[in-house]
Amino acid sequence: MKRIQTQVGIIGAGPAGLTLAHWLKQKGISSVIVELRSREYVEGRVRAGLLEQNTVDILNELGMGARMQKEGMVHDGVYLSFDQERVHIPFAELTGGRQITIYGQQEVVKDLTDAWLQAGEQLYFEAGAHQITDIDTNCSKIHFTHNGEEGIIDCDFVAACDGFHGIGRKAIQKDSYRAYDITYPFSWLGILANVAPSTDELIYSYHQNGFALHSLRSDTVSRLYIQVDNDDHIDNWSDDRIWEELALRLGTKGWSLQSGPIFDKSITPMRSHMIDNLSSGRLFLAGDAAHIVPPTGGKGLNLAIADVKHLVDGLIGFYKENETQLLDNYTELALRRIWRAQDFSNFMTTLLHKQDDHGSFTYQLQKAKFDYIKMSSAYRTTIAENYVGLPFESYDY
Ligand code: RFL
Ligand code: PHB
Repeated sequence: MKRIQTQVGIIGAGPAGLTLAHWLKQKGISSVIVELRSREYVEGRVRAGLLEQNTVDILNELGMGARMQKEGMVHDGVYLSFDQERVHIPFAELTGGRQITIYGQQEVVKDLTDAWLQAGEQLYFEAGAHQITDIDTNCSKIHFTHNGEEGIIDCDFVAACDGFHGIGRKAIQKDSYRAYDITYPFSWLGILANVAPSTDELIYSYHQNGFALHSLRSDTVSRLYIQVDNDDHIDNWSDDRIWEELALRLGTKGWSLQSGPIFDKSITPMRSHMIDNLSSGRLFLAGDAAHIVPPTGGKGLNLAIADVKHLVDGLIGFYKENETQLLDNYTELALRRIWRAQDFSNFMTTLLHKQDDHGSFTYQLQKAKFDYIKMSSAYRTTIAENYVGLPFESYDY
C-alpha cells in the first residue's frame, strides 16, 4: 500500500487541478495530484482554445505563460453572423482593452505538466481515485489505484478537479444541493485541419442549416465546428461534406473559406449542468467537476480557472492567516461567476443554433436579438464584456 502525505490532495490533472497545484506551490502550500488517464491521453485531448484575459493573466503570474505568449494568438474582437450577414464586436474597444487569447487547452496542460514534473513535484498518471473519505476530519483521504497497487493520500483538504465524470461530485451529499441540467437537442462536430485560417478573428454563425464556428489554433491550423443532430454519427460526415457545409454556413458576400486536410474529427454533445454546493467538510470541487456549460461562449476552462482562484484564496486564508471565512464562502463566491457563465453560454447557444424551423417564432426572436446587436452599442458591450470575461472585482457585490 502506497501512503502519501500532503496538505492538499488533488484529483485530476486537467487545467483546474494543474493550475491549483502550481498556485499553491507558489504560496508555499504542498499538493499531490492523481490522474486517471495516461500523460499521452491527457495531453492529446482536443478541447478548448479560447482563454479569457483573467486566465491568461493567472497563467502569466504563475510563470506558466512563456510559450502561450509566443504561440498564442491575441484577439481584439469577434464576428457574429446571421443569415450570411456579419457583424464585428470590437471587444477591446468596448471593454477598455480586454482581449482573448487563442491557445489550445492541450498546450496549457502540457506547459503546466512539464513545469510540475520538472520541479520534481508528484503527479501520478493512470492513478484513478475511487473513494474520498474522512472529509469531516482534519485528515482526509483519497483512495486510489496505481499500477494495480492501492494507495492513500492523507491530506488536510481534497480538491476534486476531476471533471464531469469524476468521483468528487458524487461525494457531496445529495440533499445539500440543487442540480440543474439542460441537454440541448444538438451537438457539435469539431475538426482540426492543416489549413491557414480564413479569418483573422473567430466567426460564430447562424444559418438555416445550423450553427457553424470558425476558430483557429495557429497560422497553419484551423479549428472549426458545425451543429449536427444528437443522433448523427461521424461516419455520415466525409471531409468533403464537412467543408461544403462549413462554407455554406459561414459564407458571406465577398468571403470564402479555404479547406485543407482534416486530422481530427469528433462529435460533442451540448449540455448545461451544475450543482449549487461546491463543498462538503474538507472536500472542494472545482471546474467541470461542479459545472459544465455548452462551449458556445468558450467559458468552461475559464470558469475552472476562476474556481481555482477562489479556492486558492480560501486555502491561503486557512494556512497563512488562520481564518476560514473565504473557504466557508467558496461556493457563494464561485457561484456568482458560474451563473453568469451559464447565462452567457445559454444566450450564445440559443442565439446562434438552429432550434426550430427557419421563419418560426423562435427564429424571429433570434433574428430580433441579432438586429438589436446591430443597432445598440449597449448590447454589443454586454456581449463583449461577457465574452472576454468580467474582472474578478466585478463580482465583489
Ligand atoms: P477536465 O479537463 O475534464 O480534467 C479533469 C481530469 O480529471 C481526471 N479524472 C480523474 N483522475 C483521477 N481519478 C478519477 N477518478 C478521475 N476522474 C477524472 C480526468 O481524466 C481529467 O484529466 O476538467 P477541468 O480541469 O475542470 O477543465 C475543464 C475544461 O476541460 C472544460 O471546461 C473545457 O474544455 C470546456 N471547453 C472550453 N472551455 C473554454 O473555456 N474555452 C473554450 O474555447 C472551450 N471549448 C470546451 C471547448 C469543451 C469542448 N468539449 C470537447 C467538451 C470545446 C469543446 C469541443
Ligand atoms: C475553440 O477554439 O476550440 C473554441 C473557440 C470558441 C468557442 C469554443 C471553442 O466558443
